[in-house]
Amino acid sequence: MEVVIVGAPNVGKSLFVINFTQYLGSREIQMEESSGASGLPRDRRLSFEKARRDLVSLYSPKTTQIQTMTAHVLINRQPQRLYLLDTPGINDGIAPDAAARWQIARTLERALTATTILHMIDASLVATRRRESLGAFDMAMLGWGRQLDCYGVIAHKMDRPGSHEGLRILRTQFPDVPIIPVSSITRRGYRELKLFLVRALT
Ligand SMILES: Nc1nc2c(ncn2[C@@H]2O[C@H](COP(=O)(O)OP(=O)(O)OP(=O)(O)O)[C@@H](O)[C@H]2O)c(=O)[nH]1
Ligand SMILES: [Mg+2]
Repeated sequence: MEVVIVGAPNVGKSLFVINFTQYLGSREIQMEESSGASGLPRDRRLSFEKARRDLVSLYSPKTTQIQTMTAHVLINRQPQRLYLLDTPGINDGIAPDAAARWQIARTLERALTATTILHMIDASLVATRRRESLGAFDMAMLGWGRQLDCYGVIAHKMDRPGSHEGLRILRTQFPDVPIIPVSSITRRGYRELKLFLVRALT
């Protein structure tokens, strides 16, 4: 199953994919970058520590191309491959840089054909904004995703101040969307997310 993780820059997509892969029991990060210097997909294996050091940043944009990480889940006692796609953050508006526009187009294309989409929102920022400024991308994604069978919102950074209010606002405004509160620092919500994905797979 392919799970595409989309969201604005800096919401924590990369840290989530690394830590969730570890939570699911993998021993290392097994990753395919969409294009290496040769233009061909490139496979890499990284320890979790190195992956966090190399792929996560306080500053955006960090991820500039789709990175597919392989994890496994048990479905009816059978191990199933889970491909978690960590994607470049999507800003509102048209990116000035042609390479960034190309990567965003690829991300949206993969989201269109994915079995499951996880849309990540920084819950700690929601309460600081008014609804109409949740972000044009987030609003468009929520509008489109709620029509799909396998779409969920990750209300991320639940360890941060303001996140509980942000979660409340999201749940009030989008009562028909599954919203899972998660922190990739404390790993709160990983169990619920795993159950959500297992249900999507069966
Ligand atoms: N407090 C808190 N910080 C987090 C959490 N998840 C990620 N971060 C931090 O948020 C920052 C951005 O994390 P990334 O994983 O690089 O975010 P990203 O969405 O992949 O960013 P781009 O690749 O630039 O789009 C880093 O400083 C992370 O340590 C979380 O659950 N809680
Ligand atoms: Mg990233």
